[in-house]
Amino acid sequence: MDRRTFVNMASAVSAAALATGLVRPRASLGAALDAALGARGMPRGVSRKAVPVLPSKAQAAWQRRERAIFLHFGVNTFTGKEWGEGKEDPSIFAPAALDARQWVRAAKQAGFASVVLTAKHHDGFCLWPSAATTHSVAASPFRGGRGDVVREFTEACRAEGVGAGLYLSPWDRHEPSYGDTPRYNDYYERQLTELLTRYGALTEVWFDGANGEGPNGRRQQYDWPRVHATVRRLQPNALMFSDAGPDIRWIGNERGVAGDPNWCTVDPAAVPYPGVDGPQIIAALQHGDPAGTVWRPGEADVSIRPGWFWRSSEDAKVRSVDNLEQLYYSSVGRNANLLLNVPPSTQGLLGDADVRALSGFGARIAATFATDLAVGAVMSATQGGATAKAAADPDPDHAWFAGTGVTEASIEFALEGPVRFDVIELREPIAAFGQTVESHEIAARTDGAWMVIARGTTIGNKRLHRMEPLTADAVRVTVRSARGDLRLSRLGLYARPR
Ligand code: FUL
Repeated sequence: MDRRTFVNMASAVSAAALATGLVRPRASLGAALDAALGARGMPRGVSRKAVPVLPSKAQAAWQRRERAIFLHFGVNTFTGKEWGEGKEDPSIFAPAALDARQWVRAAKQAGFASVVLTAKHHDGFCLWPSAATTHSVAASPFRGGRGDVVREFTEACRAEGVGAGLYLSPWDRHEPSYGDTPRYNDYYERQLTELLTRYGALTEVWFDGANGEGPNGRRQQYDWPRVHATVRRLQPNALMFSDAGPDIRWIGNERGVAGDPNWCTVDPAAVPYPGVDGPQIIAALQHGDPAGTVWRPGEADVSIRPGWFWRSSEDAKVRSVDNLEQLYYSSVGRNANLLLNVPPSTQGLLGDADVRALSGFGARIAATFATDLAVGAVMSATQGGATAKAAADPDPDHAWFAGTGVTEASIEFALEGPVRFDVIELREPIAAFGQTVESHEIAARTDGAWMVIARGTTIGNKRLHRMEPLTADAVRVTVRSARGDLRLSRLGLYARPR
């Protein structure tokens, strides 16, 4: 059959769907968007006037990496506490077999492209020999007081070709100047500057919003604009994470579950600074804002254990491969990145149970996505059929374009024969065109009958639908509404390993 036949078939299907009420005709949002936004900086070949909000190059690259490992490590590893008090004696920090290459290799082997280490947690103990304090590895027995965990970590990342990120807690329960706002802000700036200038390029700088009392019982007012400017100046390619970005936003919980819908765009006024409280904050973090003016994709941080720090009593509570796989679908599969915490032990090594789970998870994801079962399919679409085959190739920038002003359309893959699958992958070409899809529906044809098998809201960088295995010889995605021109860069079908 030639392409025209398929396009016609797709139109017929769409007409049938319309008749059954599966697809409702609607007015395009395009005109309203055009009126609101005017014409500026459009990607080539697009005649609409809407100005899409787009990721920076670094944000788009980060979103494609999709998975990072978090390493919570410090004096808490040796006390079993989650939040150290700042009174810990540095002599307790004695990881006898520390091997940062082991951490990074385990991450890489499981498909994680970057790793973020807690250079300083709320207890104030520094994993590097900071000149700003004596409360650091320099006062510990580690490597005879000449050790530097941040150096070993960043060198291991470089050697393994994995991105390195650092967490520097603003809340500091040890530092006496904490709560004396200008003095502590200078102290924090010194520490940040050390981390940003001594260890080469960083991919991510992680700020949590905790703002408790210091050793003097006082609260600190952080100078976020100054912090952000320092990172931009010293590490222009590093992305900053916090509740309030500016580059990556917290997803609003520590369970690894992104919102549905989940937009990469936000209204920056909705979460104005890290740690802000309020009734709408969590919803804003979970969902983003379709009308947002700033690109700030979500990151879902979650631990492989009940706590963020290692303790032997939780060795039997490491998440299973099935559980980790579920986290992947609820984070990456909902247009967020996954930041999975796997904390080193008192030995300075990732534990056997953690490494086993991590590598089983990596193998599960790799096996699931190794073979796209849609390969060989013939693509057609209700609109923009000439570009439909771009949704089959893995290049995330190469997309089916339904047409200028088109915000509702279907794309259909006629498979070579009946195929059994249980995962569907959808993507939008966010790097060049941002995020537009608001609502979509997937139908499959089995023994000649079409059946809706999944419904969803946003797509963005990646949307995964996991379902009971089914066998079908055609799959159709209908985008029911979009905020701008409709494009899909990927429709993939996969089978989880049995
Ligand atoms: C929070 C901290 O209070 C927790 O201890 C942990 O580090 C988590 C990732 O961020 O803000």
